[in-house]
Amino acid sequence: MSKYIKSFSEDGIGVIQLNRPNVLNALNRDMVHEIVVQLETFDNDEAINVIVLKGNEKAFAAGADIEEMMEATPLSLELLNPFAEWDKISLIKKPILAAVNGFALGGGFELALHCDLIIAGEDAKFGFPEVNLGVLPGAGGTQFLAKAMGVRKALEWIWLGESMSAKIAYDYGVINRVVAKELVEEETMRLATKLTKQPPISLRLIKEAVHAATDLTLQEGKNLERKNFYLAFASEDQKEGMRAFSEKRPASFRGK
Ligand code: DAK
Repeated sequence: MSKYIKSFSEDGIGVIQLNRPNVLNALNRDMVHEIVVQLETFDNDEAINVIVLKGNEKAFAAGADIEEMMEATPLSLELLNPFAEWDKISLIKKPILAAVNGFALGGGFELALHCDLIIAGEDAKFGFPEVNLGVLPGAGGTQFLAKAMGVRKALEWIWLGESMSAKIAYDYGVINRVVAKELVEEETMRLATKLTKQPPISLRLIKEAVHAATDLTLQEGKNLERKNFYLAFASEDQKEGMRAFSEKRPASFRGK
């Protein structure tokens, strides 16, 4: 039984809602653990094709739990190794969509950046205020933001610790869509539903190849893409997709 999240599934979409509203969904260690366990559960569930992570109207998450973080020492961090939990999010194979309203700060922004697509309301605020606490982003923020918007812009935002509006985040290519705040969930579910109709094996092979593009050389990336391309030909969905095209009918994919 989860204490800090709620989860449910419908029509191939697994939904995780962050649920610590009285502290703007501040992420403590147990909450991150619950999120990761639920992501892995959905990833291993054949009935789920796409995962949605959402907060509430006021906050996606306003960062790591500062009260908990105050107790940390270099040795407690070394022994607990809390970042290993975050690394597991990058191992999820299925598409993860973040639906963001309100604050997505610090660890909350990092959680959104661990997702594949980000849909935000006009009122959303993204930022890394860690510098104001005398630290710096620790769950990948410097890397994700530099890769998304370039080194100079990332430095400016992270050094100043200021929040960017959804519009600015969109203009820099950090997020995918901005909609009216009351439409965030609807738009996210609409996009997720579209993805549930796509061939699941293609989606996961595409996810692996596209994310690798930010780390690999062009040739290494092309080699990985090629391997995944070959692998797709082992699927029934590849046969179905091409057969449906030649029979002039819509394809029906089964993830096999
Ligand atoms: N931690 C703990 N409590 C928080 C919180 C947070 N990050 N953010 C908000 N709260 C609590 C507030 O203390 C307040 O609690 P009560 O006073 O009602 O008991 C309640 O949520 C409502 O917040 P406010 O009253 O402040 O609400 P406002 O609308 O006035 O202001 C705000 C909203 C988001 C501007 C403000 O709450 C704020 O500045 N919050 C802190 C934002 C922040 O600095 N976040 C970054 C934290 S550093 C790691 C992984 C990741 C990280 C670190 C380590 N490991 C794996 C080890 C990441 C670090 C960070 O995220």
